Amino acid sequence: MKPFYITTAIAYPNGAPHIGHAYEYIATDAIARFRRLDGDDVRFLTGTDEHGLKMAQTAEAQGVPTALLARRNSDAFEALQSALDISFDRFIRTTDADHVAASIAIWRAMEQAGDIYLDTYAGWYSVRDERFYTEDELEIGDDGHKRSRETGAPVVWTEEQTYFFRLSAYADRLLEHYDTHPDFIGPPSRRNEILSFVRSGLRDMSISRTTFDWGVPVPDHPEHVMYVWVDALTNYLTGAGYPDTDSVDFGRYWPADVHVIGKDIIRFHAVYWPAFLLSAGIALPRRVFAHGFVLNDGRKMGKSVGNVLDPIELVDRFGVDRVRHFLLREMTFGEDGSYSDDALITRTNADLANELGNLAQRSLSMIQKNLGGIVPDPGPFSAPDIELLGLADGLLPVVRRRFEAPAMHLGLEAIWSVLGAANRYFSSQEPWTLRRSSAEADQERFRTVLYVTIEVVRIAALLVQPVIPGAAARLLDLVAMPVDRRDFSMIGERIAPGTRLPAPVPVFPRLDPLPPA
Ligand code: ME8
Repeated sequence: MKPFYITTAIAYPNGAPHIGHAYEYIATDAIARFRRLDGDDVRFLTGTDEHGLKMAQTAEAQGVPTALLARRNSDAFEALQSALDISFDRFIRTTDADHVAASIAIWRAMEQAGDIYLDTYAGWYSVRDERFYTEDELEIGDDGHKRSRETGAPVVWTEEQTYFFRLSAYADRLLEHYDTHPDFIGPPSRRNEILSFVRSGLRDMSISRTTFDWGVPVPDHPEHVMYVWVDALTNYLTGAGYPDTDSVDFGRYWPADVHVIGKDIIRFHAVYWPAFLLSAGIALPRRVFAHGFVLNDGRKMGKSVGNVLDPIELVDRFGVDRVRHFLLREMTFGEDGSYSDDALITRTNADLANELGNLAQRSLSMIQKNLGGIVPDPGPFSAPDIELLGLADGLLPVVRRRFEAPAMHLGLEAIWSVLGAANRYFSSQEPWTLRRSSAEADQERFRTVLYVTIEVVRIAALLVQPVIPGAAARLLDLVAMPVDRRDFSMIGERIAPGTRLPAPVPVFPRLDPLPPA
């Protein structure tokens, strides 16, 4: 089996998770599930980023020990993952002992390479963004204070003796890497952003702090803790068994195949991270892919605006599969997109209740009512049968290419376009008319149309498993697919005539539209 190592960003557990976190988990999970069903040996890492000044200050403001705040909120993130049906292999916390060891090891490797030195840092730091800003990245806010032009986060003047990483020495090697690995950064808009950033020259970066102690201590200099991003990025290595580079896991899973992250942290992943790895003599990940932001009804979410969407509440209201399907189908992966209740209801009624649910329900109940719940023996296939089956049989390579892009919205579009064709086929074949006919030829057509239709439902149900795992499993139960034989190799194996099907139950009830506001 081909190894495939995929990761999400690790969230700051300084508060409750929001829909943006959920979106990243769902998208990454869909890719991981797709690969598993397609026969790969997948390792899927996610977790929380517990160190840094933001965590320390939040804990202080709430009057709780930082470790307790981290644990409590990290548990909430882990609970979200299970509410969303996320199939991770490890939930890493950066306070885990093996992660601390990995962070120390990479620090030492960069130090041995001669890339770490002590100097005085004087500049602007944003606690909210956990990053340093140069003067030209700032503007004056409405309150008269300096803030980041990009994120609006306030900055404070910081002066201390810190360790520096010789980032300036890596600009050329990074540019060469981007050049020889054109797929390293995706989507192209982010790649261009990073190219122009690196081309404009890189300055050395401060990578330790002395004014607080909530972090990984710098080896041999415990009065310093590592800058939170040094330790955070290293989580991807910890998840593959680093620093034991001779381990089976490391040999198998490193370099990571893709880091899935949000667009706001592309610089950390596409510039700093590969520079650290080059310095430490470790292979670079194959790909960094930045998704867009989820907006609430077209507006940026924020605590101050009070419009932060709680993913648990959405799952409680709509069920996890509708939320997953909506986010992956409606949003162009790699671009911003918007959530609204209305759009979710419309989208899921159209796709799940009508196109897929109705087709399954109508065909399966006809088999139940008229054929004793037994998969019929089809007669010779007519041109429309052959055409529809051909479309369904041809889906896997198309959807695979879309998930590899990654562009799950296009993969789903392809599946639903075949379901659209199946619905048109079903209406035009009029199995309800065939059934009433006394001619044996019509009875045979009736059985054939039902056979072809449930075959397409079965193939669609197999292919939507990565996106709506719960509902797909219920649909596959209805077409009697054995639980242990639902991987994509089953797509080509026709359902056997004579198979007894359970009594059909609707899998996707319709949602009522919202009352007018
Ligand atoms: O950045 N829509 O953590 P974080 C979509 N700890 N994605 C969003 C989003 C939104 N509205 N808001 C945030 C951190 N995200 C660091 C990561 S990785 C070594 C360290 C995404 O909790 C964001 O882009 O602020 C990031 O990928 C993830 O949520 C965690 O954000």
